[in-house]
Amino acid sequence: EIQIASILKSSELFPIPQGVKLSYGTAGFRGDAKLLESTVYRVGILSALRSLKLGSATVGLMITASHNKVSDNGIKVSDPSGFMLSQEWEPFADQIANASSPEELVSLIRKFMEKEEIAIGENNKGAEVWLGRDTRPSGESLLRAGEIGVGSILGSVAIDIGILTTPQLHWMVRAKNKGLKATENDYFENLSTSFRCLIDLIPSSGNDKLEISKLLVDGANGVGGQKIEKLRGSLSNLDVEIRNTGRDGGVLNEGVGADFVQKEKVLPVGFGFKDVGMRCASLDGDADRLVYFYIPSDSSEKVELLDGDKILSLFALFIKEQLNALEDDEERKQSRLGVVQTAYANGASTDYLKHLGLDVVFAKTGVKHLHEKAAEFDIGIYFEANGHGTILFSESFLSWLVSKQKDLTAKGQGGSEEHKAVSRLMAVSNLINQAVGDALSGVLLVEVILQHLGWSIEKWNELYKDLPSRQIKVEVPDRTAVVTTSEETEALRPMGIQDAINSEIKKYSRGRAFIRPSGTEDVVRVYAEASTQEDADSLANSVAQLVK
Ligand code: 16G
Ligand code: ZN
Repeated sequence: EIQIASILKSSELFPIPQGVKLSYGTAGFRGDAKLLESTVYRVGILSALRSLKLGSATVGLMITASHNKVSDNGIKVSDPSGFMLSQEWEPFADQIANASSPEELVSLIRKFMEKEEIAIGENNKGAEVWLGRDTRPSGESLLRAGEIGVGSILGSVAIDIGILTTPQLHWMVRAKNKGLKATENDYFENLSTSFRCLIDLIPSSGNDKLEISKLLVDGANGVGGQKIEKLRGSLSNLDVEIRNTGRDGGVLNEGVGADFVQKEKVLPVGFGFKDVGMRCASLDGDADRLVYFYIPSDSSEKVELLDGDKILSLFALFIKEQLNALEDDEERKQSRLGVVQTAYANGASTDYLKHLGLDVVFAKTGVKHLHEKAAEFDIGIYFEANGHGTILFSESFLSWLVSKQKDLTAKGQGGSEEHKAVSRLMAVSNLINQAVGDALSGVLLVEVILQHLGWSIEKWNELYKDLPSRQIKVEVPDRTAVVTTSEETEALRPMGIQDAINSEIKKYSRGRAFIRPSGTEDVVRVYAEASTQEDADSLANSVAQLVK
């Protein structure tokens, strides 16, 4: 009853805004920052309960609205594993966020605790929640609301771990619960050490092929650029210039950042003709997305985009090369590596990956869906075209690598190609964030692979040529009227619409199109691709007409 009194009292501080329906959505709650205090406070309560449910393991709360505008904010929960909050808890998140009074809130919490058998008492250790935020000005007061939410559950500890990228928070939570060193400095040290290790393993012939040219980074005026600045000093073999750090008056995500560059296919602010031919990378507002681009010498300020699919293809190529060097059961070797894409993946990338002999599977849009499927492989690489992705290594495969390395060393084959391949795979598993897609570790892995192969960005871009594509959003009275298959490639409802889409597709060479309801906005999205831009545009338009 003390507990209830404490929630009743603190929730008075955070009245729920009128007339908004809040939903945890694809990646947490998002919206106008002014309307979010009550939500963040309530998610604070949820995170403390989540920690208690899992034996007081540390849970993470990240306050960010990623690539959305600076006046927006949002909140999402990191499970103790460092992954997204278990989807089983999302309905509870929705319920408490929308509870209309303190009494209703308390009653929902009570019921849920009973169902989940969560007890608060002297016999239990309290909950522990780590709270991080991006650079949004609204972040600080929202973080306080989250702390009060956590604190309203008896015996809980809320720890403010400051301004971070989203992937840093997930990484730190994961490390903490594994009993590893888990500060921001440990994160940086882990990146620079594994990067160094991969650099040292570059075959010497690869090394001389490419003079290490400067990388230009668009920091989206957010947290990512600032963190690369901190990391830069400890990286050898990488010359980085960071633009759009947010300190020169630029606004977060405005005309900058990975989402802008990928969707609009135009240069971010601060980049221009002077940068022709330079290798450029763009991060999003919370640095969990990464795309590359360059300005070809034959054009004026046109962008050649290397999106998540291209990054995935580069990673897949490199990993496959390492797997090929292993003495391993041949069949086993083939099945170790799998890649996961969404319906948005450019058809040319899927063809390329299949051509490499890889197992390509499709997942629904949203990181949690891709992650789940990638975790089924020994090495699972997942990427969304928008630049969010990572490489997951299974625990059993990592132990296999460790024993393999020991064996080879014992046999005096420490310098063999096989030993090097094993070491590279282990270094990649340390470098690349095992919790979520991470633009910082992504940049480092791209850079070291390019050096390893002796490739320029143009050469990398030539892996395959993207099919022209077009995306349109259509405003509809009720987007839930559109229901798709689990991979979102076909619409099951409204009845008959898929047949109509199919007959449009048939009119175009290499035509492909699909519709899906957005998980973050009140719209239906249309995607189309075809062998020419005109055809892709026209296919997208006719499909959009069917949706209206
Ligand atoms: C969120 C997702 C992103 C997805 C996008 C789709 C996470 C961390 N982020 O930003 O992966 O591509 O939503 O948005 O899961 P949409 O449903 O509006 O098209
Ligand atoms: Zn993001």
